[in-house]
Amino acid sequence: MTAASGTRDRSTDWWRDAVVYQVYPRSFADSDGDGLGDIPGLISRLDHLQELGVDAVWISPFYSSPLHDGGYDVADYRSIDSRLGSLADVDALIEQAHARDIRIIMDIVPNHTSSEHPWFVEALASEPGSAAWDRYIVREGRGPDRETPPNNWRSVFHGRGWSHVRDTEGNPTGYWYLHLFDTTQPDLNWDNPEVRAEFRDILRFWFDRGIDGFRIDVAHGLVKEEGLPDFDYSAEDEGARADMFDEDLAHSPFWDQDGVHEIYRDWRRVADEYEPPRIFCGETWVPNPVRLARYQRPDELHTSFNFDYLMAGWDADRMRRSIDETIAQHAAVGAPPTWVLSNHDVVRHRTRLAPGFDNETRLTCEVDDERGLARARAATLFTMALPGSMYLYQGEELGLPEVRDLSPDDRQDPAWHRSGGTDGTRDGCRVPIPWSGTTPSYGFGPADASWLPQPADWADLTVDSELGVEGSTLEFYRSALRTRRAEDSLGEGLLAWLDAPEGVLAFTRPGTESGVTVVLNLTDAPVHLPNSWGTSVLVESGDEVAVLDDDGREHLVIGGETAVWLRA
Ligand code: TEU
Repeated sequence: MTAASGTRDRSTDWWRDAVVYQVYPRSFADSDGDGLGDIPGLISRLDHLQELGVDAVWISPFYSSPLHDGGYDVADYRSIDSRLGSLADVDALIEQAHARDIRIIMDIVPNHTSSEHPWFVEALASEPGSAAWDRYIVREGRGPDRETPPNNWRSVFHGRGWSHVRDTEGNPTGYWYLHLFDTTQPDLNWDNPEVRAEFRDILRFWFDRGIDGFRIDVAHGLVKEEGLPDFDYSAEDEGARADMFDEDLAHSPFWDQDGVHEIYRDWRRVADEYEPPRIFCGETWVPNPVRLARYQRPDELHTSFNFDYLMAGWDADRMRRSIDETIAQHAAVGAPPTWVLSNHDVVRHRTRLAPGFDNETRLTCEVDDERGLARARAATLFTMALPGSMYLYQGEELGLPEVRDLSPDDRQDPAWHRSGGTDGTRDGCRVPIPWSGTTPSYGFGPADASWLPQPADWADLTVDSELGVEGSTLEFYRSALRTRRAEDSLGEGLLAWLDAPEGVLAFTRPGTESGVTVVLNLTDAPVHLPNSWGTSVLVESGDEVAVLDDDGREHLVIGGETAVWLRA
C-alpha cells in the first residue's frame, strides 16, 4: 500500500488522488455575450470551483483554431483563439486558480494539427516528398490513376481516413494525407524528429508559464504501424463494437502501438525538469486495463483515463470486475487509478445510466430521467470513494441531463455531418452551463446567446437555484467532496470488498484508523445494511436512508439506486 494521504508530499503528489474538474471552455461561461464561453468567463467562475472543492481544472483546448472540432483542431499551439481570450488571460487564469489552490491542466493535441496550421499550409504549397510534407502522413494512392486511398483506414468520424492532396488549382495529385478524425485534422508523422522537437518545445512553453500538467488528446494514436497495413474492420461491421473496446482493436494498426511509449518517456523527462514536476494524463482509449497500465509505467504518464470503468454501465458485476482489474494493473506499475463517468465526448451519465437508455437509439429512446438522476448521483458517490483520482465533467454537479433534441442545424460535431446524422451526437453534452435565472442563457453570458441552444426547462438546474438547497445535486457534490477531502482513508490506498447481497457493491478503505464503508445499491429495492458496516451516515446520494427498528435493534435501510458512505 502507498503511504496514507496525510504523510505524502502534497506539493508533488497532489495528482495521485486529485479531483479534477473538466471545463469545456466554449460552454462554461461567456464574458462578452458572443455566445461562446471564454477564459475571462472561466476566471469569473473560479469561486464556484473552489467552493465545489476540486483540486484541479482540466480545460479542453482554447488555442487558435478554426473550431471544426471544438478546438481539437489546433492552428497555433502557442496562441489563444481570440474569441476565447488572450495569453494575458491565461496568465491571469493560472495566477487566480493557484491563489485558490486549484491546479491547471491544459489539453495538448499531438496526434493531428488543424489544416490551418502553418505546417499544413506550407505542405499544401509544396510537392509531396518535400520536408514540409514529411511532417504529416502522406502516401501515393493505389490503382493506375492513384484514385484509391493508400489503405482502407477509416476516420473515427466516419468516411474514409484519407483525403486527396490537391494542387493549387484544386486537382487531385495522386497523393493522399491521413486524417483519423476530420479532414481538417491531418495526422502528424511522429517518426519525424522535427515533430518531436516541436512538441517538446510546446510543452516547455506552457510549463514555463506555470501550468501544472497536460491532458494528452488521443494519446494512444500517435504512432502508426510500419507500412500502414489495411485493417480488418469485420468485427466492427458486424456491430460487435459498441465502442473502442473490442478486443480486436488491440491489434489495430493505428491505435496503441508500442512505439507511443517512447514519446511519453521523452515527455516525462521534460516534465521532470520542473519544480514541482509537471504531470500528464493520457486520453487512452485502449481495450482493457492491462493495455492501459502500460502508459502509467514509472517513467511515462502519471495517469490516464480509465474508460473501461466509464463503459461498465449500471451493472454490479461489470463494475466490480473493472474496478478489480484496474486496481491490480495499476498497482503493478505503482500508479494510482483514475475514475471518470462523463466527459465532452460521451452521453452525460444522468442519461446514460437511466433505465431505458440504449446507445444505438440514444437520441430517441425513452428514458426514466428521474431514476437516471438517482443512479447518476449514486454512481458518483460510489466512484468518488474508489482509490485514486477522479474526473468530473462540468455540469454533472448540477445533475444536467444529455440534451437529445438539438436540431440537426444546431449540431456542430463533425462526426454528425460526416455520418449523415447517424452518429456524432457529442453536442448534447456540450450545451452551455446554466448559472442563474429562469430563461436561456441562464446567466451563461450577458446576452441571450449561446452557441448551442439550452433547453427551456433548465431553470431548476442552475447553480443559483441549487445553491444552499438541501438535497440538491450541487449541495450533494459539495458535501461529498468536502468529506472526501477530510477523510484520510479516501483518495489513494487500498480497497477491501465486503460480502453484499446480489446487486449491491460494498467496500471499505483499510489502512487508517477511522474508516469509511461505501455501499452502492444498484437494485431498485431497498436493502438492509448490517450494523457491522457502520450506522452513522457521512454522505448519501438519496434521501431514503432510514433507521428501522427490527428485532429491537436499529439498523440502516437504504433505498433502491442509492449509495451511502458510512463511518465504519
Ligand atoms: O477524442 C478521441 C477519440 O477517440 C474520440 O473520438 C472518441 O472515440 C469518441 O469521441 C467517443 O465518442 C479526442 C477528443 O476528446 C475529442 O473531443 C476529439 O474530437 C478527438 O480527440 C479528436 O481530437
